[in-house]
Amino acid sequence: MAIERTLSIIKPDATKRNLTGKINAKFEDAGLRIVAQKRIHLTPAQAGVFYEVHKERPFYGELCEFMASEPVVVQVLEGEGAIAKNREVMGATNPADAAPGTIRAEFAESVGENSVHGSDAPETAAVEIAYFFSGLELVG
Ligand code: DAT
Ligand code: MG
Repeated sequence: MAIERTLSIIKPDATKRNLTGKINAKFEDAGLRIVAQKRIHLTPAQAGVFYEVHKERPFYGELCEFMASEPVVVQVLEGEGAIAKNREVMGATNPADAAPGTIRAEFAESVGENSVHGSDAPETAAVEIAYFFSGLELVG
């Protein structure tokens, strides 16, 4: 398995509850390196572009408002098979289905307010990383 990079977002429900450090510890304990990280406050329109793939889904408006409701921490995680590894560490989208010990099992409040985002494939990881970071900000 090759070294990959994936885009992670610590979402508003988690930043609001001061969980950034606890969530970052889960990534680091799993062997993922945080090679870029910044705290930003998205507008609903910026969140809308990021989640454009979901624009036909009934929860799209709510999702964009939620992502703009508080600051988020956007980050790039690097490691062996980082995309799939991060999805494992995150747990299932709905915290009710998330495996014990995963971020969503421990911290998520609901399917909508589920603490973290992680890219789902190499193509989406590349697009999502480029949306938030310039090459100069990625420090491996
Ligand atoms: P994931 O974040 O696990 O990749 P996804 O890409 O299917 O999940 O959906 C993106 C986000 O949209 C998800 O993290 C939270 C929100 N979402 C998904 N399904 C939802 C639902 N049934 N109701 C409300 N929000 C939902
Ligand atoms: Mg997704």
